[in-house]
Amino acid sequence: MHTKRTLDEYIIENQNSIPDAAGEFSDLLRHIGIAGKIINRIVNKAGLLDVFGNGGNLNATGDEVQKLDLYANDLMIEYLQNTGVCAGVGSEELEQYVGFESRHNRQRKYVVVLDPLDGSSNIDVNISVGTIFGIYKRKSAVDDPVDIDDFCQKGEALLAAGYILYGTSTILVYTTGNGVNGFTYDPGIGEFCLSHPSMVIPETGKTYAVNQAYYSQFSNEMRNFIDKCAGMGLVLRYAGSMVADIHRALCQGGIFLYPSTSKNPDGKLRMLYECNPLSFVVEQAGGSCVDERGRRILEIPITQLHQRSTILIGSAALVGEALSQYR
Ligand code: P6P
Repeated sequence: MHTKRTLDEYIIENQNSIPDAAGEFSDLLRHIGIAGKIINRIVNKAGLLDVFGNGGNLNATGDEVQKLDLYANDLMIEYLQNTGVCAGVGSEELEQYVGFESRHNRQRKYVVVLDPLDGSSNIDVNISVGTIFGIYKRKSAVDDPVDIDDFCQKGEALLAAGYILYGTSTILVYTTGNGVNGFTYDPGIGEFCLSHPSMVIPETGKTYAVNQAYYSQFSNEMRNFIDKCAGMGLVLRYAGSMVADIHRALCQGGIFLYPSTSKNPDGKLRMLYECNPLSFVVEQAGGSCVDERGRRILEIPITQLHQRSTILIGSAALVGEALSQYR
């Protein structure tokens, strides 16, 4: 019987693709996978546990924090600290980054940026949510405490990025800069197994994802593109969960749009925790990712932990068509 390669096997087989990884980088990825399995277990039983509803406070960017957000955030931080190679975590749910003390005499060479549970407003109504992660090499000396410059790095400096989508099945998709692979969780053996090798986003697609309720607030150029989508026979699919909407585009082709609105003139989505990691994945799969000014997301300088951006991300032909409206 053909057994699927597990995430652990795949990571170990490919750890040499990361310079001076020495197994530490693999440890980091594997711990993210373990934390994802635990979050998956809780997300799948949310209705049976007292985890619905919000945690009663707001996160750094003013979003209501759902109880599961807090749970996922704390769990990820605990597992990343236990690796001994992660020096700190920047999270969408935390105002400030968290630094870790050295232990086990291991060198804490990496920092992780996280959206622990993206799309969490969907939890109570059983719609897909996701964890988004990115891994940077720290810039500060390994024996020093982490500082903000370790986190405020351009997306092009990412060593790895990916997401875990808790949907009809749970899939972990990630890249280390050598293509994109997807691993579907098999609860029978408790492992993520390679199910989507070498993912490539179709050049174009049949869906566009945007919150149409804000149509009147969009620029004329964006409205022209959205009108053109309908004219090209594309259909609107919008889950209110960025990971789900972008995974659809990655699999079938399409485009996800979060343009400037009057409420969020610089865009709603966070560069560190959403735009950069997902742009690294989509670019590695052959897609395009720009802001509404046409700048490549991965090249945008990062000056704040909770910096926001507009984003047009997905099939290269559709992103190109959108940008052509602005010329
Ligand atoms: P809106 C979820 O809060 C999120 O960060 C993304 O997952 C999602 O694409 C977007 O915000 C939805 O925002 O303004 O359409 O509700």
